[in-house]
Amino acid sequence: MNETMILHHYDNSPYAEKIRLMFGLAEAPWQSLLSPVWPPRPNLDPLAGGYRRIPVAQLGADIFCDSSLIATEVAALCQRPELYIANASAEAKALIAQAEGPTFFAAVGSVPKGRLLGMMLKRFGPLGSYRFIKDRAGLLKGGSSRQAGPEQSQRLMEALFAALEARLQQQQWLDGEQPSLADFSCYHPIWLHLNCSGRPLAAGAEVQRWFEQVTAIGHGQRREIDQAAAFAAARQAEPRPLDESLSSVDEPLLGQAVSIAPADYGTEPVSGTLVGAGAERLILARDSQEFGRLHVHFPRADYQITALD
Ligand SMILES: N[C@@H](CCC(=O)N[C@@H](CS)C(=O)NCC(=O)O)C(=O)O
Repeated sequence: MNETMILHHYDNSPYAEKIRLMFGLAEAPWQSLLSPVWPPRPNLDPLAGGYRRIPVAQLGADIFCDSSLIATEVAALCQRPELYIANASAEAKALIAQAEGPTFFAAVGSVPKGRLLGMMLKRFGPLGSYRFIKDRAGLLKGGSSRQAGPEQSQRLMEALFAALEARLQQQQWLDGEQPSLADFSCYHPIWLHLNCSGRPLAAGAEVQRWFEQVTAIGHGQRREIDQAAAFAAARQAEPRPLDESLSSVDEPLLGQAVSIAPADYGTEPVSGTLVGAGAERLILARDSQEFGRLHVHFPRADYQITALD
């Protein structure tokens, strides 16, 4: 591996935990740039152009939004085929969709409100908690995701635990005898749930065993960097060349000014010129005095493109 990735993240971010564990699996070196827990994010906004979610990864002048795309980049960079979604079995893909779909919000929704508030006050203090709640209250606005009520959230968590327990009674890891993408994708909502509740894991014996195994994978070789280092990396590099697969899909908006936004939640759009449109990836070119040209990459799934006049 000759280039190390910069991860824009914060320590309590579950989707970032999924990526940190992937570095752990690969025992890979990576650069950590801690972002504020809520916007504005001065380390990130000028690079990603307003994409509001965490994590975001950076390789020079290429910026990758969404952990699904970041996982693909980590798989390529660290030569870990088991981290490609395309290599997951149908059963593993179904578990990933379950864990990262409605169950993700249920991980928080299933924690009693009083406990949640107590954990928040401990972490952020009164003013920080107010700001956090105010920010997150707007997260689902305009998107397709919905937060289930407390009982439904509880049921969703139990259903995930039951599905994982059944699978882990047959094998060591969720997609066979070695760790893979499915383990990290199903782990992080549970990790979030435990961080919010402050309670030990209440699940079956196999889930308990597996959760400890995933935790033990660790985070690889993490090195903290500052905003200036990430900005210099963006300024000094050119975006990597676009391969043919990124112009082979019939995309009428290719070459045009567009905005791209998540469809599910955190729907703040990013504007630029659509320079790449593959089956699974969209790429926006953004030009600025500060960085020259940047390419911002998005997955196609759960994102929408809008033409700008
Ligand atoms: N589909 C996205 C979801 C990312 C996501 O929900 N991230 C959370 C933190 S783990 C987030 O951005 N929350 C709001 C925020 O941090 O501003 C991904 O896979 O990266």
